[in-house]
Amino acid sequence: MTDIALLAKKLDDAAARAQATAQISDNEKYSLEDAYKVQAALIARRIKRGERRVGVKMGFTSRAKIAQMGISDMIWGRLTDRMVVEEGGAIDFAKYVHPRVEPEIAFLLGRPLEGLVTAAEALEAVDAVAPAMEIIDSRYKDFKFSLEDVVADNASSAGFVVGAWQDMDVDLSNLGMVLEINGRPVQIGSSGAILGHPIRSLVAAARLSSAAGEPLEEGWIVMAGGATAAEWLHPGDYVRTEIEALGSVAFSVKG
Ligand code: OOG
Ligand code: MG
Repeated sequence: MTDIALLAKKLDDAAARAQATAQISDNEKYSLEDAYKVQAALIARRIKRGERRVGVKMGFTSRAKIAQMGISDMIWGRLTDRMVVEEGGAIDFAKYVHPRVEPEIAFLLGRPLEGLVTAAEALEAVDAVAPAMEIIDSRYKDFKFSLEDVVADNASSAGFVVGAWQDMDVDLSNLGMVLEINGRPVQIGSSGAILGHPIRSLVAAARLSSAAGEPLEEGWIVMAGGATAAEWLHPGDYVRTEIEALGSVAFSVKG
């Protein structure tokens, strides 16, 4: 029997110590359902410590991410206020195991979104959209994992930074996205890389989150998933993403 609470504690401790842990799948076979239970228990520990739930992140919604990590099933994770990195702010490298960054798009919900919805309904529920970046930091050694492992580890989520919110009057189907590190473009992509249109990621988030008994709430942020492969972060890096028609978002890495 999979010890959900124990596995959640292991991952929680690994994050707190910024020290990698062995992949769960190295030692036991467990189901995807159990992996999501571990994730829920992991977030419950954080909520108990005073963190507040602020949204959902989607993972493996682009071919670039699927190709980089070798996992093709869409996954989702839970965002809390402790993961928020202020736009223009700095993260402390020492607090992470081996962080990476990826360019994303963030949606802000103006109303709840539950169950099976159409893209039009999802668009209607969005209050604003913003250029964003996710900081992922797998708690597993060498950033390697099975589908179940990454789900248990809250989809590698470690932080996210959101730029200025924009009105939804922009066509999001094919916006150029550039991730720069220290002024050098390192990843170039399109918003269309996210499931053909990033709104599909919100549709999926509504479905998956509702199926888990946690329909998307008004005021929540949904991160649509990396449009390109992720890049390693290093101390001293200045990281910026620019998205056509949406503007830019940046942070730096100290340590
Ligand atoms: C898993 C998380 C995937 C995305 O945007 O596709 C993800 C990982 O790559 O470690 O956040
Ligand atoms: Mg991501």
